Amino acid sequence: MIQILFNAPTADWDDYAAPLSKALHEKGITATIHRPWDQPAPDFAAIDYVIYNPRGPVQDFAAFTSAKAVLSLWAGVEKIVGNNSLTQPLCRMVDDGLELGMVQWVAGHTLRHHLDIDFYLSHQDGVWRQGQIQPPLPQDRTVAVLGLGALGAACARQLAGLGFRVLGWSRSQKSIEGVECHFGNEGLRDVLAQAEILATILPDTPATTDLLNAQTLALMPKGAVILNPGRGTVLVEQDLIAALDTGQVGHATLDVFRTEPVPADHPFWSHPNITVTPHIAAETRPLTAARVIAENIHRGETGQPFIHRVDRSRGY
Ligand code: NDP
Ligand code: OXD
Repeated sequence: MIQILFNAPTADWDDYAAPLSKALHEKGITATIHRPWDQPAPDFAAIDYVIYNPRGPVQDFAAFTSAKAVLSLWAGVEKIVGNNSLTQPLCRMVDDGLELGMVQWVAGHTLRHHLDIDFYLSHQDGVWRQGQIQPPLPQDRTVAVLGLGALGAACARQLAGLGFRVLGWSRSQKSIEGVECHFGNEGLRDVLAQAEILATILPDTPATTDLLNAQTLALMPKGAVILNPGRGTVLVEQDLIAALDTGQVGHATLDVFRTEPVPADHPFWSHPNITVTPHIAAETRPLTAARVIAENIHRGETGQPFIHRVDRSRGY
């Protein structure tokens, strides 16, 4: 019998209990799932797999002496990747539910700005404004995606499918049909210089921190739109506000922040050209995520390599 610890906030258990049991059953896995708050307390030394949410109560992994892996329910692993008590393999969440959520958030917010939907929303006043604005056709609109991993590549493909001219940027060279792929510092400058709408879907690492700052924002076409569903650390907040105030950046739609929840008195809330969404771009869906967790436990039990294993030296 396999021993699993569900290390997530207490409130998540109701959503995950049935999907996890079903997914494990479908893989032929017989397991007991413990929770950190159980009484008597679970014996951490006997746990085979830790299901991990960064908001879970256990953040010290030293006591899991038999654990074969820590399986994250989140795609981003910045809260655990540098944890010195973690000696077990770490796998992150890559799944269809996350991907569809992110693709829809990015496509929806891109279309909002491309079509200037706000213009009509703010003019419901009885005046027939035909001919007042005309968006370019999508092939004449350049949209760029920073980060071409599981989520960024899916967004770039979808945007290309909508007819946009799509540029992408990643650490290593990529080849994605319909997407002009760039990499490295030179590549970043080329991409930013053309990006009328920019989506940043990068992990939080030392190399991506402060990537969008006064200097890099100044490279973009005047009035460019920024969408950030990746991580808040990619943006220097004061530099973004300054760029919005001069009109260098036209609008920023932000889903992730350096401090979450964003404090009620943070200037982002009241800025006329910022839209805040509360870290909902791509929420982990228990049904699809449970299948990924079960697949990795099955792999661990049958001597196959884990999928979506994090390269801890790279940080993502
Ligand atoms: P991946 O690890 O699959 O992809 C990361 C991408 O970023 C890769 O293309 C990688 O390049 C690129 N990258 C990393 N570092 C650099 C760098 N220094 N310079 C250039 N490119 C870099 O991650 P996912 O696509 O699955 O997820 C991306 C991020 O999205 C997550 O880390 C998380 O922070 C965020 N996220 C946000 C959610 C939300 O609800 N707001 C939900 C889920 C995730 P290469 O391919 O060359 O390695
Ligand atoms: C994630 C997130 O990383 O929801 O999965 O941000």
